[in-house]
Amino acid sequence: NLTPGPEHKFTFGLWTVGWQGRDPFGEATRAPLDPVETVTKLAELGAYGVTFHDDDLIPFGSSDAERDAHIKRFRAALDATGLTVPMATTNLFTHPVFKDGGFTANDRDVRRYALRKTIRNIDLAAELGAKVYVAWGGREGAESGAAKDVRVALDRFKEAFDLLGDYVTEKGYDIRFAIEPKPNEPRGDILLPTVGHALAFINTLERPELVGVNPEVGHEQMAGLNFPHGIAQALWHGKLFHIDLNGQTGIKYDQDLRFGAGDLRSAFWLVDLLESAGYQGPRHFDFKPPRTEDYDGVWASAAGCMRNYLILKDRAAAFRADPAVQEALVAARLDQLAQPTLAEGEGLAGLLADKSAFEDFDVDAAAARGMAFEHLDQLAMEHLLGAR
Ligand code: GLT
Ligand code: MN
Ligand code: MN
Ligand code: MN
Repeated sequence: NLTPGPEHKFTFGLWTVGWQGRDPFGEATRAPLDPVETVTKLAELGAYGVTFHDDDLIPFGSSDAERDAHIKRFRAALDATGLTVPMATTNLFTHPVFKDGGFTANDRDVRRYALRKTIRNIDLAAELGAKVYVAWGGREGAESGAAKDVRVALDRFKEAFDLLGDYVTEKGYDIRFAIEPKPNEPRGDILLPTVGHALAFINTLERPELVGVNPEVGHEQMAGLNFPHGIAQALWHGKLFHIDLNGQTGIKYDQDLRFGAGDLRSAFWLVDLLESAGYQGPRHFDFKPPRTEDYDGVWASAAGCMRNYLILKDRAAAFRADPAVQEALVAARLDQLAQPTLAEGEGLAGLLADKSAFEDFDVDAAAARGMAFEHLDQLAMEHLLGAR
């Protein structure tokens, strides 16, 4: 079944299909997109939900009356289409006031403003039923060494998440936060640059259970990291609260290609992982249709994200179901990896007393065993390429 439907939980940010193509070298190539049109079109294409930054829905500087009117139209479109809002986030990066960051700006008044801006949109997120609130700190960082005392900035970062955790707890909102790591761009270097940095940071918070991660394919790949491995570790920690799917070809600027473009093999292993791990959250696309495209191209790109996910899901399922693969997994001893290293009830003393573990262990024979990984990987390649 390669036709997307709400059951697949595909979601898109307003800012993705709504990206007008402005980049550091060129003006917009597309006219602004009305959020109401986005909702209608995404519903037609088979999406489940839509996500937004405060400023995507309510242009920065709107009066209270204008704000209410924007929200009212958006709500009406949601009601008409049945589209959901599973996640929302704050824009703490576009306005020049955030040039040195939001929660970790050196200027204290900017930090207080960033918190208030965030809290205001959390109220709206809760009203619209969002369960996840993303925090991408794109401007939290520096271009030079003395400009940011990183240890002190991390104190301020922690202070912000502790306050936000207090806020949703006091309000009784069913909302958890998801930190989105990125190594660089727009700042020269960004704080909490990878999934691993974010996971370690979360452990220091007053309410760590309220905070997880929102990893983005391209962001980890910009750091040269294996995205499925990062996702597997986030799942292992119970911290994969949300995910940003897109495409990237290697270590370069943030490409935000449609999902499946870029590193296709990594996309295959990612879908295999999400599906076999039973990940229940939205499959959120955070991509930018290239600025070469008109709106037909934009919607083709959005449809491609969903279709590629479903194709990869189909290929991954076929891979897992193939008896030759199951044999190859045993030949590669994945079943042994799943066994605890000590026997049941055996303690450290048992290991130390076991001569076969050391004194009588035939190191050379063990070293001579092949791992049979190439055959296994070739089977995966053939399923991915549709050759099996
Ligand atoms: C921005 C960024 C994305 C984040 C969004 C959430 S905004 O487009 O590049 O990766 O997910 O703030
Ligand atoms: Mn990106
Ligand atoms: Mn992005
Ligand atoms: Mn993202």
